Amino acid sequence: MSIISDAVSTKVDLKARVEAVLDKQLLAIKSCPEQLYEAMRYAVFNGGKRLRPLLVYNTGLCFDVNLEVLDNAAVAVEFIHCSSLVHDDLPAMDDDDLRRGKPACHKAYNEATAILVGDGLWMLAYDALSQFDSTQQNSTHSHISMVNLLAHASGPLGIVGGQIIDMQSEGKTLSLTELQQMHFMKTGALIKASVQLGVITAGCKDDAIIKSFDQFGELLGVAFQIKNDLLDVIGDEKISGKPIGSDLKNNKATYPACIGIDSSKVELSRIYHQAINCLENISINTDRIRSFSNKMMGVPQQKENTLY
Ligand code: GRG
Repeated sequence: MSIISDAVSTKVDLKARVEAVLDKQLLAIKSCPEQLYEAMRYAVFNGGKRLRPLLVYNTGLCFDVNLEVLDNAAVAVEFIHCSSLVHDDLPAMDDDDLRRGKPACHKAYNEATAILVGDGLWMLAYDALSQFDSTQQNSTHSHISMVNLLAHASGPLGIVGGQIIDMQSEGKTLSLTELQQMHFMKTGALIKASVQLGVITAGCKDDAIIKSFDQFGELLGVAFQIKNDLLDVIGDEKISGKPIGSDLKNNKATYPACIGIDSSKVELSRIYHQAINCLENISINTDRIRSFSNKMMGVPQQKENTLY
């Protein structure tokens, strides 16, 4: 049986599912110009951890929902993420030669192709998200809110806006509030949107549950970027696939640069605990998403019996 048609199961290998659904969506545009198609596949299938789609699945699965309902939202957030990474590495942005340990898209192909790959993946995200099966439980109304939510998180008030603040702040010292704002826009907004898409796609209508998941997603996103900032200073290049110290080299505004390594660790722990506390207020079983976020943040776990 194919991964895509498997029924709901806590034992399904969700990462394999993400890969299969990404592949399915890309195969659907195979008739586009060959170099663009190859380069888009190169940018997507290069060893990403797939954290954002796994957030969609693990949030959605806290509700009684069929996995297939979550597929389109799951791939949409990964296409946006991959698109932003391709553009981020360009010479006009971070000018990085390596991504996930391999030549960045503009190095493997060329700059013009990489720009178009980013553009193409970005559009593919909305193509996937807007595919609507009327037999599934999410209504047209919630479908429009999903498209709106992703556009908001990716656009000038989200990733795109965060990126320009990031570039403009090179060599400057940001206040902690400015840094948090930039981090939320650049990284946190898509992490929060991934959680929110899991909730909306699952058809949740309970305002208290929606609010707690929103808060959880927002705090998780900020914690994730602090962790990322720390890994640039104290991480392992073999694991991250990027040279250690590149933020420092590029004079980036980061948590360690703003408040130091030790205070950054304290802040990471404080914000992550706040995120987990939001799950305590939720009246449904949230073990699955708690367990996944612990894994995502590298928190040591007890024996697990689910696959992510
Ligand atoms: C085209 C939507 C779009 C935006 C253009 C270039 C740009 C504006 C934004 C860049 C934003 C950016 C690179 C944010 C950093 C996000 C981040 C923390 C990446 C690392 O995430 P992981 O660890 O990476 O999930 P993998 O490689 O596992 O996917």
